[in-house]
Amino acid sequence: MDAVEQAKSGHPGLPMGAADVATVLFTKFLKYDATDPTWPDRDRFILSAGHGSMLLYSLLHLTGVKGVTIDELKNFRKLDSKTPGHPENFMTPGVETTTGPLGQGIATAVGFALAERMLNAEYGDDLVDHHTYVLASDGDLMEGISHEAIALAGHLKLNRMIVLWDDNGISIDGPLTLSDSVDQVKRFQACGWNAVRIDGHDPKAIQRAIARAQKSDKPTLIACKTTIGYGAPKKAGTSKAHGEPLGAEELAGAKTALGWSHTPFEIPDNIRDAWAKAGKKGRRLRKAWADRLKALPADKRAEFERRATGVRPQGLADAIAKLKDRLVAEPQNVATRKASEIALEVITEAVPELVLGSADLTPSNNTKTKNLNAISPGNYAGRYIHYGIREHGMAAAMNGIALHGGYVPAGATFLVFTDYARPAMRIAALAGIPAIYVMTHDSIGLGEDGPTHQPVEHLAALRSMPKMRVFRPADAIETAEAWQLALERTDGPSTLALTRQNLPQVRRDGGIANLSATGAYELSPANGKARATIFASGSEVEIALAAQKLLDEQSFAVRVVSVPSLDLFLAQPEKVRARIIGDAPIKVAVEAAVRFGWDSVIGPDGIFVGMHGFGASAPYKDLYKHFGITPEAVAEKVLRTHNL
Ligand SMILES: Cc1ncc(C[n+]2csc(CCOP(=O)(O)OP(=O)(O)O)c2C)c(N)n1
Repeated sequence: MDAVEQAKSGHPGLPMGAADVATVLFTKFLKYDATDPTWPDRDRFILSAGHGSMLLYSLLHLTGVKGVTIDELKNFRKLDSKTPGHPENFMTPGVETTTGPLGQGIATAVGFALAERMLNAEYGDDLVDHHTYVLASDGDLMEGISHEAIALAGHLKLNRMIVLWDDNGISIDGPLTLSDSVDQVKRFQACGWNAVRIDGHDPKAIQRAIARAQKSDKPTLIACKTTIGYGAPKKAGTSKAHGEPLGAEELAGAKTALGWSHTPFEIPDNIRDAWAKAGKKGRRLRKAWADRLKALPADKRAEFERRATGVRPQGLADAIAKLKDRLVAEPQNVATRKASEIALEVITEAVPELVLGSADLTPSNNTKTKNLNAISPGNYAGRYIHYGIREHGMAAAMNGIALHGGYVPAGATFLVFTDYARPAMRIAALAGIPAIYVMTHDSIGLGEDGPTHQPVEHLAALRSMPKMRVFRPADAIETAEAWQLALERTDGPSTLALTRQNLPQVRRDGGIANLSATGAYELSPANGKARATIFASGSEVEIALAAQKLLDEQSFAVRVVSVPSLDLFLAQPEKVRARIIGDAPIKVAVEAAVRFGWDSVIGPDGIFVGMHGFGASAPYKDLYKHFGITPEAVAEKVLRTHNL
């Protein structure tokens, strides 16, 4: 109450209403040691209703998490404080994931709970044996993503997942009855969950319900009936308690009602001591765990520690170099989705923590290599996840899998459906989560399925997302390089945009050097002094090379620059960019997508050959002709510009 009041902004209602639930959870159940908030076998607590961040910050402070000081509480919502408006895992020790967009937390928690079971299947109860608790609000459960999440968790029988629903019947516009009449208990039950209702202000009832949930063979929803802004004389139970400071009078009234006679931010010793004790309650367990880890054979222990800390294995670069050498010896004229599968045959062996999956497009995305087994309900020994037709749920679960530690998740669908996954992809970018999206059918090149399935703006949209890295490889070798760069990245997500249609292998060099690492490179030099440079990505590199040939036949020298990652290229130092862009007077970009973004390379007067609107349904070769994305069109435009 004091922190929100001091910040003159924030949400007091949820922290006040859910304090009883959180207190029982943190003091009686949560397995954690406040001195080591990254202990791999800790229970995870996810505050899905991120607007109630002050509840989480208070708990972290009271239990003694280093850095979350009383001054940080006083600096709530101030620049560079450890107490931002909504929880950010990269700002505050003890915050497991970034939440705020409603529904993300509960859906991310599914990934946490799944990763726990998968790692348990690999390392056993001695090393991996914990729960994932979620505090969710009405808004979390109303969001569509919650359905994808609970259906997946229920199906997979993730019984270590326990959701405490702050069932206060109030949202911003007023009572929930304005817009909702779902029976959440029945909904969760229908999805394969245990679901019970309790009084969320009765500590005994909360304790009993959590104890029972821990014994369940299903995930559990505990609907905790609470009063938003509990204690506030006028605002409690109303939307007025949701998202603004209580105000001096209401604050004083609430303190009186709650029997709290202390000055702002004052915490009496007996209460501080009791919380500090709760914060230490997992220490003995953590030490026993550390002893068990120490007792493991050195190699097994080192591997667990490597994976838990997100360090990539040694062998990846070598494995990719060898694969590239093989591709040089036996060139593969295949779709890049197929090239990705070829790369994955090697990578899945070199990177045991890579977990693949698809939102029901496995045979189209080519993500399931022969050596991978799928996990199933109750059997979590596997590295492939059938996410179902749940792109958003998949992307959020991937965030949880990555944040849990021990795994690198790669999930797949069609590129056009990144729209369905985007809010969770944005969290990955913001929170620096190294998830990998395998997005196939990346342009009109998918053909007959037509414009509903043909992405045109998606590359630009993803490239515009800070910290998202987008790769659109041109052939099998660039695909291997893209996979290497995506996997070596530990501070953010990567998207691989891959074709449905076959492409010729344009690269003939193998070895350890990764030419895609600068985002762009000269693939084919000019025959003489270059009068034009053609930049192209993915499937259009082939077209650029054919245009170069046509122009060469007319003694017009051009060079071709392959751009497997436009955003990575634009992030290079000025000098590197200038060298790759070169000084040929005519600049052309070829990409079967919208122009947005390419002006940074070709300038506003550059020639763009690509899409200017939505696609159409037809065989793909007809579409390329129809939309004028052909070598002849490129050559003709270059010559016309030259002759101006
Ligand atoms: C995806 C998304 N949409 C909208 C919001 C804005 N918003 C914040 S809290 C909230 C709803 C508040 O109701 P509830 O979830 O019941 O929380 P409570 O009022 O109980 O704190 C909304 C719409 C958001 N944070 N995320």
